[in-house]
Amino acid sequence: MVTRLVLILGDQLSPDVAALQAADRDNDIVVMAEVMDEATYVRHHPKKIAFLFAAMRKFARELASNGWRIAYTRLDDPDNAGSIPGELLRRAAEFRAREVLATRPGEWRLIRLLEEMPIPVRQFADDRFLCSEAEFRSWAQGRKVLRMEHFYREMRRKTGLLMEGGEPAGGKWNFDYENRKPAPEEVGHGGPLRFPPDETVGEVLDLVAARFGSNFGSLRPFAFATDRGEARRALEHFVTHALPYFGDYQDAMLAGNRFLYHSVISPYLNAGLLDPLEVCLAAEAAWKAGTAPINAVEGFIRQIIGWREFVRGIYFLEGPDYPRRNALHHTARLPALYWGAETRMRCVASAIEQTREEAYAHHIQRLMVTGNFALLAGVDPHEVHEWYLAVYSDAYEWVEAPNTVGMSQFADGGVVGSKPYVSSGAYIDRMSDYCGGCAYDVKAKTGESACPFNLLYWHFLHRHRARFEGNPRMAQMYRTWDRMDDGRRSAVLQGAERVLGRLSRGEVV
Ligand code: FAD
Ligand code: DLZ
Ligand code: SF4
Repeated sequence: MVTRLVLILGDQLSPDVAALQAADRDNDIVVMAEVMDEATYVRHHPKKIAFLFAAMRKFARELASNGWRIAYTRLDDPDNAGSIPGELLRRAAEFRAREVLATRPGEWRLIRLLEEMPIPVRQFADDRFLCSEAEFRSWAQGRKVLRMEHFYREMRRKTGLLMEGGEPAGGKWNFDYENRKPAPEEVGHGGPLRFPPDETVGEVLDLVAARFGSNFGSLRPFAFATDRGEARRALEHFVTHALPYFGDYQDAMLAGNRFLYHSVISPYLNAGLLDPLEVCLAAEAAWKAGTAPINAVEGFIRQIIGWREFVRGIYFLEGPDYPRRNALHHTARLPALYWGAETRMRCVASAIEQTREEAYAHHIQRLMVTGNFALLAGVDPHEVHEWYLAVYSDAYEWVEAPNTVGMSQFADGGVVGSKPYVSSGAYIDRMSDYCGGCAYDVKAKTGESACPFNLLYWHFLHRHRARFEGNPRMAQMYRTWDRMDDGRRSAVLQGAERVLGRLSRGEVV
């Protein structure tokens, strides 16, 4: 029989991934490669690179112990061709293979590269999701607007999760009105399970320190799970200790607590170490056993079978130009503070410091602190997109781009969200303890000490009035702006111009 190559990418570390299902264990060769092209298409956080390389090495070992023949290339192998296509060609020559089996990558860039290969590459649909690309397309067809909530209900019906005889458990599809409480005084959970580096991880950490040590981000201490057994333990730890409070404090932020009751499982889900259905069943089981309330479990499951599947559907539906969209024509450069330069804004400094140290920030920090600020400051959404793609350990374009370009920057003109996620400092003050220790005054609306979010918020609404004033969900904001007297309005706009000027000159804000 003719030997074929079976490509497994760094975020395809699942034993039942489509290309493996289609392969023949006795004749085919599994190809895995640590390559500079993938490690440098953005300047990834060193923790992200280390997590993937360590997880790839362990997964290759697991496949080998299950009888697969593996051709694994390490980053420092002298023959390393430096790219996925290069490695496939090198291995094809080595094993006289004439065909490649691949699972469709999660990024248009790599899909195109595989399509352009001089040897045939069969790309199989990635079925590690609950909704296929084709299914999403047919759900979207004929709908004027695509809204996650409608899609989510379909996914509940399809999976049967939290369903009781065709009806949603607890009588409602969505329990969000019980969630979103402000930051608690104390958090009775110590955060995600941490895994001390073993020998494999230690080797990878040395490699990453030597090759990517100057990238933004602290490599050590490194405590991610790097195989499925560990990832499952991390999931169990979350379900037992944090899930019961997940809903209540999902949107809260605390300067002294980086994880609150979040699961921190996105790196594992996205790399294939955990399966989305397995995760949701574990959460549902906690509700059935009476150890976690419905508002928490429903909220958590919605993030996974709702948002996660929805944004993936959007990414593939909208096509390769999506990350380049710029509906609001924003052109400012990403301020240096995103790469750790000084800022007096405590909320932003705190989110970025933890991003540097953990390669993690939770959803509201990403959306309402760093994302909100970039949007208010009119930053080019492509620069924002590249930043998010680089700095988070869970970031791959299929999930990152719709969240950043769409949900956070409104650069898709309203495909993902019906209105831009902008807020003044009041929202951040309500949901966090950041403002108390900040150099700015969150209550001040004008003047040198005014919180920059307060100034830029009105500037944003003012400069985009033509686009947003007809949006019913924003009418109240414009009414409030219009009620202000002229003097106050011009003081706000001047203050905002002052902040924008400082940002553009690279001065501290
Ligand atoms: P939890 O709060 O515990 O939620 C549970 C799970 O739900 C997550 O692990 C994740 O798999 C899923 N989930 C929750 N919200 C979303 C969402 N909006 N989209 C997709 N899945 C979701 N998520 C990524 O996985 N990769 C990214 O690159 C990414 N980039 C983002 C960029 C921006 C600007 C924003 C606003 C959000 C982004 N998200 C991204 C979504 C979300 O912030 C992360 O999934 C979440 O913070 C991961 O932390 P967690 O595992 O503790 O999540
Ligand atoms: C993110 C990443 C990195 C840093 N390195 C590798 C690598 O060396 N080899 C590999 O196969 N995959 C890597 N990845 C993940 C890919 O970039 C990812 O598969 C694509 O972006 C598609 O989601
Ligand atoms: Fe952030 Fe403004 Fe609060 Fe400071 S005052 S922490 S800048 S919201």
